[in-house]
Amino acid sequence: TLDPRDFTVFITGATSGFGLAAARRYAGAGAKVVAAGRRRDRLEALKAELGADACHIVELDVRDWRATSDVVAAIPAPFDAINVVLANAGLALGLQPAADIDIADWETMVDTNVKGLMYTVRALLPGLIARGGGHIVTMGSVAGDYSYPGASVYGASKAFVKQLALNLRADVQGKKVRVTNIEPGLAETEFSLVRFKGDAGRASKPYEGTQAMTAEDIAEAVFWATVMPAHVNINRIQMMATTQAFAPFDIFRE
Ligand code: NDP
Ligand code: 8X3
Repeated sequence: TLDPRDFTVFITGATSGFGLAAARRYAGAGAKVVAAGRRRDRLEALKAELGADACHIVELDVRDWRATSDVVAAIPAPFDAINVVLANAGLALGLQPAADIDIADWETMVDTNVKGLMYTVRALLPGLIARGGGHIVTMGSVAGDYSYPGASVYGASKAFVKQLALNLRADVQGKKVRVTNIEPGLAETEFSLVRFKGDAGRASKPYEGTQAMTAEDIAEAVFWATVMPAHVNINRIQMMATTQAFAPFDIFRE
């Protein structure tokens, strides 16, 4: 397997949930981490926790292409030798049927999950290739594989992520760049708090009385995919809580 001490990992959405857990996992294994997110106080706290030798922080809204490319271009040595990218920043907003959804919520999901992820990949991929290879891990979702009521644009955005990851593999053929799409199901993070816009009562409901996956579970899958020997590419990892399974098709009857 690869030695994570040789990794410099750029993580979007490192202020919470999967990205935060991944930052800790990689730094704990001796990797350098470039942690990106919008909330500076959380980035500062992460840097204090991991240490300035292990962690460089960048305040970044991935919805802004210019900012994303400028931030990547300005990363100082030794953190600029990025060879692993975790394009993880993303969100769901609302769970209403499509006919009732606030158009601004759909737009924010597309701007973040689709365009922000595109910008992250486009800003970092040339450097990976120039440095002789690396690994891009994208954060998809089971919502990109299966449909459920209210998933509408969120699920569609994650289907985009999955197909982009698969298509990237074709474009980096021969360049020693690996690509993996992680597709988690129910996992307890701030995801639901964001989806329900700070309504903590509603946000805790999906996790009540069950054992959801943790952010650490997902970080472990990300980590594993990236330390696999260089000749192995894990294309996709779909993972669910053991307590989460499939519902039958929904038949409408008069
Ligand atoms: P959290 O809400 O805990 O974390 C989301 C992270 O994304 C935060 O660090 C947030 O940072 C960052 N983020 C959101 N918008 C932006 C933006 N415009 N620019 C930069 N960073 C942004 O949720 P999760 O950790 O659960 O979610 C991480 C990813 O995993 C998302 O893509 C989500 O869709 C996906 N996912 C989550 C699942 C779950 O059940 N939890 C299951 C499957 C996939 P900040 O606000 O500081 O910018
Ligand atoms: C998050 C998982 O099932 O809430 O991507 O859409 S789900």
